[in-house]
Amino acid sequence: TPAPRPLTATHPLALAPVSSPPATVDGFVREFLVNLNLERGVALSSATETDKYLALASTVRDYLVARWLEDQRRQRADQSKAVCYLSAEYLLGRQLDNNLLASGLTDIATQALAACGIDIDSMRAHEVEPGLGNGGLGRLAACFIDSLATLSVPSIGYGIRYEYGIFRQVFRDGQQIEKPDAWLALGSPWEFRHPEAAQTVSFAGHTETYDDDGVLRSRWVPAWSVRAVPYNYMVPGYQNGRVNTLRLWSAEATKAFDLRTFNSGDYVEAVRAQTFAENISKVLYPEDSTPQGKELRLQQQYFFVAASIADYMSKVLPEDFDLTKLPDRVIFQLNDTHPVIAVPEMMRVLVDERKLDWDAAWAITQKCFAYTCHTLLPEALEVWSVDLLGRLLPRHLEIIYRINDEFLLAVRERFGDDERRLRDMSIISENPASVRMAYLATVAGAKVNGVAELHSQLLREKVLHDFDEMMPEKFTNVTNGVTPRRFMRLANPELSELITAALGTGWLTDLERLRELESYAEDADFRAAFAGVKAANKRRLNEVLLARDGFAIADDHLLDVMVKRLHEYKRQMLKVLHIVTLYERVVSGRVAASDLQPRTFIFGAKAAPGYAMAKRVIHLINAVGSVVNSDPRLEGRLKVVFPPNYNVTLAERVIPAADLSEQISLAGKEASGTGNMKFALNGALTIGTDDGANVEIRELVGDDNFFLFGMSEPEVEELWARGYRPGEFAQADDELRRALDLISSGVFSGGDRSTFEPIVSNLLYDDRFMVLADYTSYIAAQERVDAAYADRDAWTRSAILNVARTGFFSSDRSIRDYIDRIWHAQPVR
Ligand code: T68
Repeated sequence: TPAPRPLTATHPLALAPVSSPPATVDGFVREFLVNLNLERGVALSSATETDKYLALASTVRDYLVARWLEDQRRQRADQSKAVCYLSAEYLLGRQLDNNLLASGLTDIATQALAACGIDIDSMRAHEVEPGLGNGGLGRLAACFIDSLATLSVPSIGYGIRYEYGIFRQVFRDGQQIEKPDAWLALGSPWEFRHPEAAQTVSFAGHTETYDDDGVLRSRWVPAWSVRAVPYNYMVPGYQNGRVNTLRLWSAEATKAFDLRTFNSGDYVEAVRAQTFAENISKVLYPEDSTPQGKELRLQQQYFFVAASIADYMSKVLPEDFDLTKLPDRVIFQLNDTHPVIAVPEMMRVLVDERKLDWDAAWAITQKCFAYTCHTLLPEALEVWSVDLLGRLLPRHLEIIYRINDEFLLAVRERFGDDERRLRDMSIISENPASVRMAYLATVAGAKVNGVAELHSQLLREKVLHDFDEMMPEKFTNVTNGVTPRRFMRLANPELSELITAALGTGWLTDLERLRELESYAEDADFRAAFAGVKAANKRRLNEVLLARDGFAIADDHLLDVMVKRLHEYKRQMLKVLHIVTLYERVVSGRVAASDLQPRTFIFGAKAAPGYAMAKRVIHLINAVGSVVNSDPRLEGRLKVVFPPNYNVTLAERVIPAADLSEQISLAGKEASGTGNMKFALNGALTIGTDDGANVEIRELVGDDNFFLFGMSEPEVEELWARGYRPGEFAQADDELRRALDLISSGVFSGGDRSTFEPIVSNLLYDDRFMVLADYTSYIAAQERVDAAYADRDAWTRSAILNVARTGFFSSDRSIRDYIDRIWHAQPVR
């Protein structure tokens, strides 16, 4: 036998090392059994559910790997511009179904498993979703990487592999308890760990200047470091053969660190050091809008950002790369301020390590970053104390100071000695001295975008007004979107089939084609079919609710849904006041129960563990639910359900079943919302304020198909300016007063008047988010909802028009907007 040819890097097998298994039922069965036997070490007859699930996941992976490796090779070869999406959160949701769909294997896998005596639904149910995000921001990142792959845009998502994602919520006596989310407990079959590609990330220490061949330079002498180990995830495009990468970093102790401590004989200290290092990626911070300025959080941010930049510069870029060309090769998109420490890190790498001069490095940096803002709430704008930042990242603080000095010079040059402006625009604020990360991002970024038209406008007019005056060309809008693969095709298979029967295929990647459904709204048969799908989705939801929580919803009820993080600005309390009002009408005898439109209210919401008011509202919702649900005087016409632990998996069942979507934030507070888009695309009608992307939804679907209420943003401002006294609104509306009195009376708290008193007095005497001011208008809008629902066929017509007219909200469109307005990166193929 001839000697085997060595597998050099250019050997064909080294370039394309694997080919996919045959995409047939037999091929799938074979691959599955091989994985079960060789990876799990078990026979089918003795395999547990976990064995089967893990082998199934490996099998799906096997079909995707060849394309993945090929896409990586090609990306290295053609040097096209890539998008590096930097996000501290990716709220992925379950992977199995998505990856089956993307690879076109759903039917084959279903039959193959059936041949092995396995029901694929039990495999779906077995997966624990990776909840590596808090809410909208993290879910947006997940939708975006799906669309980037589907549009064949070369891109890498960078983030953190938290060992514990968002907490699991349980209720005890109606109150939220947080349990750890051990999503890795069953093993994590979708990831590839790459210890050989680890990066070292350093912290603390001091800086010094030194003579570098006659040039005076600064350098950082860190005190300690950790190893950042990448875990790669495949991100398959929808049936296009493209597979991108999501690279999540996990923190481990460095070898050097261990050795030093081991050599000194301090075993316990060495183990402690390891734990210390691992802490960095241990847990996701569960605050979604009030960053706490905690040191560990800054460590997390710098950790993933430094590892990502080092990874890109050393692994993705060719070795001899001319760094002045960097902006042609990469754009780092900053998902909110969490990764903004990447800006001084890039400057440090370019100036200290690659020895570029400052101005050249700054010119490059300013073209390589763009910043997306996701909020308008002042308390959500991240700041880091100079003290903390200087201790943890002394060199970065120096760099930030220099960026600020030069920026303020430019401000002075442009506007003269306008002290007000200089103070308000400074990246460093005084008392206490701190770094405003949103300002740093705005100064450094090539572009700054808001996430809905209204939000981008308010950013320019308010939050970043001075910056807009100085550099208006930086500002742009990209309205958010959601992936129709997960939130239509997977979550609502029956609606998808109905649409495909009407329009043919292709709409899932060209969502504006939903427009063609408009004429079907006039077709009685189509309306009947559409209503049938909604009813079936309610039954599907019931299966899940019964299994997880032991309750179900009645199928003749209007399903009224409010699912999102619990926050005062989102105004779950307004919804509660509506429910209490309906209840009070009946128990006071003013309205007969039989005159109520039967409704079930579904809530889903997690509260940040330290957010006392939010937790009290959760308690109140549960308390109102238990009274309302068991009061015979209502004759079962109102039900309030609050399944705990709302997450992506539950969203996929709740949203397709909903009739009414509650988007009731105070105008000017919700940056965009993305749940609002998911509901409309699944044929729920929206009751909402003119806030965030609601504005665009209403414009698209038309006033007849949207229940608008409440003050507009300018009206909110005007009321604030006049002086808002919530008590006056309670005085002016009899039913509002009755509802508040009922809550105060203790009926929902077993007679204890103190339990919910803080909520009521907050509303009456403070009410930052103007719940009382919008109450009357909200109740009136809900009456319009009841009237509209009474004509079920007209309602269905509106629901169809909602689907037909909201194709704009595909995240594919968002990504195209990013490409056109910000990235200027080209899809390949
Ligand atoms: C949300 N923000 C916006 N933040 O509230 C929402 N924040 O209007 C928008 O649709 C969505 O982003 C996508 O643009 C968030 O979800 C967070 O989760 C968060 C997490 C940590 C710190 C601050």
